[in-house]
Amino acid sequence: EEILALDRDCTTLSRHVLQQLQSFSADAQDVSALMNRIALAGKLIARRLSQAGLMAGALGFTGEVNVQGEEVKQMDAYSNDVFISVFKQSGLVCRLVSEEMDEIYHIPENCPLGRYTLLYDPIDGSSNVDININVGSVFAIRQQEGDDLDGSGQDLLQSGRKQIGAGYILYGPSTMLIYSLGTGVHAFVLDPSLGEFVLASENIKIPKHGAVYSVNEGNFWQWDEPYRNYIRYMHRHEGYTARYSGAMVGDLHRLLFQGGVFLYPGTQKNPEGKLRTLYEAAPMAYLVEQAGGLASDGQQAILDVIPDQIHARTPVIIGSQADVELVQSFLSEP
Ligand code: AHM
Ligand code: MG
Repeated sequence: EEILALDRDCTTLSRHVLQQLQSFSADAQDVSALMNRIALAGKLIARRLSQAGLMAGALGFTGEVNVQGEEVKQMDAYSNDVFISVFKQSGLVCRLVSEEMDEIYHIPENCPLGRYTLLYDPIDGSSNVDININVGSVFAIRQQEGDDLDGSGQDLLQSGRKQIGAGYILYGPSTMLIYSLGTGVHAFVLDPSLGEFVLASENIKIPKHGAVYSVNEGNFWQWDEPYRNYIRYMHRHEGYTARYSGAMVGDLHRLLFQGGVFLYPGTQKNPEGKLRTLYEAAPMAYLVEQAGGLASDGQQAILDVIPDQIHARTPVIIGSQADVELVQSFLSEP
């Protein structure tokens, strides 16, 4: 029993990443170092969140407004800086693209050695922070293409199939890190006493169908009719139940293990919906496809969506195959 527990504790994220990459090439070393940095960011953010209620100035707003026109929360700003700090002087990442930064953040001292771009949402579901319920961080890794001399990040305006890895960190009762490097989806739990992410489940497969649908029904009259018809169908049929927390990471985490569907359709005000393609929708789509589920914008796979700018948004229907297909059957009705 002791040995079993020891074996489990020793299956840390860093060991697991190296196993996934199955090589000790320079690329593998870099990706593994990169994942370790992301894990460090997760630990720093988790620590801050666990103490935020005790710390003056850790909660509430900064008084600034971000590129999305949203008021910036202290935790958004702090968590964004965490990612910058862990990747500075890492030699790994040339550029950072974040929900909290209007422009691409270039790290010249890492280039041209650093061959990767990290795209991330430092705090997903920020409105949950002040009331002490779950939030998350979302990340995607892309290979740097070209030198991006003009700093415009044109090479990032490509499909999500260009991602070489993606994942999220869920700050809940415990902190979890879920990732994929294209060979399955794996979940880790942060053991605070070790300061390590320890393997919890490997090769996660999302159930083909689940009871949960997860959508902000407050937008009902803002949607196109087919979405309303879908929701009416859900209301009239047994076996479905609604769950919506205001943080996509938490809602999708539930679906990954229990099945079901999460939607954020376009609205009259925002025809592309709310979620950002590069650092919210595409990384989640990558994980869900790796887990055997589906992710669609209503017309095509999210992973095929080509954003027209780095902060572009896309409608999202994501989760279990059967449940995504059910939504799609309403969208394709004549
Ligand atoms: P955020 O990254 O600014 O927090 O926004 C993303 C979040 C998602 O986590 C969540 O599903 C959605 O916004 C909730 O938005 P709404 O309140 O419109 O339902
Ligand atoms: Mg977000």
